[in-house]
Amino acid sequence: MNLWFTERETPSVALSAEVERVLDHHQTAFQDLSVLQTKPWGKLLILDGAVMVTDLDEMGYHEMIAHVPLLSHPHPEKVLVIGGGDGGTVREVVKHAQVREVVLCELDPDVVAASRTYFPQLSSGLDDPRVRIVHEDGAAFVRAQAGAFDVILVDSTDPVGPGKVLFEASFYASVKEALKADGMVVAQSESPWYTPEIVTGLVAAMRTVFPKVGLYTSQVPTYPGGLWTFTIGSLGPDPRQCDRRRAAQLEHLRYYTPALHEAAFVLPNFVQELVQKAGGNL
Ligand code: AG3
Repeated sequence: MNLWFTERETPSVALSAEVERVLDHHQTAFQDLSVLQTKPWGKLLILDGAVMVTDLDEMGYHEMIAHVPLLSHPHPEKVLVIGGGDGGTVREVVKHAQVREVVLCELDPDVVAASRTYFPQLSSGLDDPRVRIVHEDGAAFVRAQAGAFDVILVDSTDPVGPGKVLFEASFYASVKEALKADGMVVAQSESPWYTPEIVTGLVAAMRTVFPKVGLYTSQVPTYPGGLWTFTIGSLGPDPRQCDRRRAAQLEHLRYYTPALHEAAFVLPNFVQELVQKAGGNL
């Protein structure tokens, strides 16, 4: 057998991996979901044809989306994760002793179920007693939460279908209202190589409401372009500053280091120019 998975990353670029076994493939109420055992990447979760998670490089994404805001916020106690039903982001959030409550707002219950079945390590944090899972539309959920959270993490899919609103300025206006006075938000913001307009769009959307907005990067080789971005908005704390004392208490880190945290905000010139053009100011 010679079976390959291919993601069409752009209309004219594709990334492929050899498949050993198809573990799941079905249509959920919201999207097409597959779990494959691959040769190069271990297990792979795909939604609507796009790579979401692989065993190989998920830590480059999850450790960086979670620890950069949580170690630069002085007291992250209440955390909201929007999307991220696979549980990878929550697994990193619950490593923080200060965190008292985590809400995971994932639209599609099948994503959580598939992760629990096929990615036991990735989803292990979902059983932490501080975690509450709600299956609701993230934008609607946020609108009903005034001043509730210290940190909000937007772990979305690409800006197509139901994930699209999570890239818009109106959503970040409600995110600001859902945060406490010194709150922070991070959102995954795609590839600066292939979709620079998504990067600038998100920076500009956050800048309409957040006084401090910056961009940082991480390596996720199974995502388009490999170099991935996160856009961070803050109502107070400087997201570039890591609390090294708290960082030293985190266990099982494979990607994040305090030096990398600070360095992740140092951008290639063309990316820095995108950020500046969009009004980013860190
Ligand atoms: N969230 C970001 C996925 C974007 C990948 N895009 C693509 N492959 N075209 C992933 C969820 C991980 N918790």
